[in-house]
Amino acid sequence: MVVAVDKSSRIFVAGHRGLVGGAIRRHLEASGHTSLVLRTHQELDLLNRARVDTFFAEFQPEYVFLAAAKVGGIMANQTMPAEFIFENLAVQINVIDAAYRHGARKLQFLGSSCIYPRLAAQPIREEYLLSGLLEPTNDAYAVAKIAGIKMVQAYRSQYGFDGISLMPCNLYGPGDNFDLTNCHVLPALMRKMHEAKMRGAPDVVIWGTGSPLREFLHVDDLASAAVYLMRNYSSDQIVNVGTGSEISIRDLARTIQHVVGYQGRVVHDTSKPDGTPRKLLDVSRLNALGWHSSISLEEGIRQTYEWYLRSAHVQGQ
Ligand code: GFB
Repeated sequence: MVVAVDKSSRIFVAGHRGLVGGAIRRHLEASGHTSLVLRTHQELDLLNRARVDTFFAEFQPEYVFLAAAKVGGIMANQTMPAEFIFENLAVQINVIDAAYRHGARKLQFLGSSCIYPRLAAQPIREEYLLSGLLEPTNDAYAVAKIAGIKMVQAYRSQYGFDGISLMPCNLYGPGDNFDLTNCHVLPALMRKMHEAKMRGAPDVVIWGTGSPLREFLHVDDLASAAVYLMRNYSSDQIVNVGTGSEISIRDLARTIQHVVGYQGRVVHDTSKPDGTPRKLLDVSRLNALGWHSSISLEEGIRQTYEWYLRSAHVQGQ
């Protein structure tokens, strides 16, 4: 259903301190929404079903953005699969079910381009989900996210609950995680190059061969699409959210090097995994719905680097 999300509607952004939830919160506040319901992890543990239920009973959010998730880069997914499957399944079950039972008007769930089959035809169309084997470095995460999509579809089909699911490509931007042990490639390379520049180090090590291709979307673009689709889209069909263009990890490293101003060499550690060779989304469904991305990769990297320089990560250097 196309819904009128009023400025005073009670909107719960689950995960508002994360990369995605933070951007959705900024977008909603900038467009004048005054009744956001926000809870930190300490205030509301989404893994705790009873507490989630009490929260929904008390505050009765009308709209729910489910942006809380256990996420991480390729190594985090590979080394902590139990946490990725358990935490994502638990949060999804608790929040989706409570939203339905306490009368939310609509819920939005986020999947990911990495949950399509590893060798899906490119660009990836929405109907390719579950058409082949998953990428082994993140299959536990993928199974949890696919279960979330199925749960949203099942609640629509059996209960008429208005849930929708988006499939974002790789995201980046202000508020990202820069912890090198578990972050994604873009913040990892930004931090490594910045620190190498500050130390005057002759080279920076990046993982894998550099040949995998990735599609990157600035999180402010994702937030804009998320709010747009919350207002204008209602269907059991998932929707890809991306830019429609891709870049190799090698070229991404060059772009970040240019923005950071690092003059040294890039060295590849091929003992580290490459992951999926390519995952470019077909965004024609999204474009036909009337939304297009607007932040170019270089501009987005510049803006993220400015944020990084201002943030706590580099204080004291
Ligand atoms: O962003 P990333 O960790 O995740 O890695 P995926 C992307 C590519 O960058 C891989 C390479 O080919 C990595 O080998 N890479 C090079 C690096 N240097 C680095 C580095 O220093 N750190 C990291 N992290 N990568 C994830 C999934 O896959 O995609 C998640 O595991 C998630 O589930 C995310 O959904 C969107 O794109 O390979």
